[in-house]
Amino acid sequence: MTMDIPFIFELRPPDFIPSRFDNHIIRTLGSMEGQYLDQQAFASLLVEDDRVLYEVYETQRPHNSGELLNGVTFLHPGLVGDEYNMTKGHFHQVANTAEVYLCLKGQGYMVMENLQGEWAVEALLPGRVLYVPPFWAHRSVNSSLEEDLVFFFVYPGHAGHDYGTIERQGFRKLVLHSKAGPQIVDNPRWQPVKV
Ligand code: M6P
Ligand code: ZN
Repeated sequence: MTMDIPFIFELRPPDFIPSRFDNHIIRTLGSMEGQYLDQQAFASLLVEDDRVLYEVYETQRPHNSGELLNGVTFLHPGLVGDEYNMTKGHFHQVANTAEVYLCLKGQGYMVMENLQGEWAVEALLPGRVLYVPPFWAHRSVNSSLEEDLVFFFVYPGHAGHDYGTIERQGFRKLVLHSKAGPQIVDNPRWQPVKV
């Protein structure tokens, strides 16, 4: 019996909602406590409406090293203060595991860093493939104020998510909205996790 194996699903424009998925994860503003620079803006937006920031459609596979977990993320447009909507961001729990992204729609950035102090911020544009190396934390940012940032992702089945490190230290770099376009700036609240 191979009926339940997700050999194939379709991922097509214009909406890119996968034709088949097992989980639909919805993350709201409330799950981003402490992550945005403008904490006052965050608090007042949250009181108004715990709005949906992003949605992830996952194909479920066993969480072991032979498998590849994959799915599609829809990061909705918007601002918290001057900061664009973004994902929580994470290291992988098994830190030496990589991830590949294929941007399908919209415009944004992948903000990345490792514990050695290296960082990178790369633009995400339709058709662009982005490789997150092992040991690098990653967070996506939607720099359009109008449309979703949509991307396909794939990573090893045993990788897991470590959110705690980023919750404590933040990312070194922020992407802020300005009239001149998105600005990549130092995060004044960044602080290294004590080991
Ligand atoms: C990507 C993948 C997923 C991840 C999602 C949301 O699509 O890396 O594994 O869950 O982004 O990001 P986060 O888990 O940091 O909220
Ligand atoms: Zn990841």
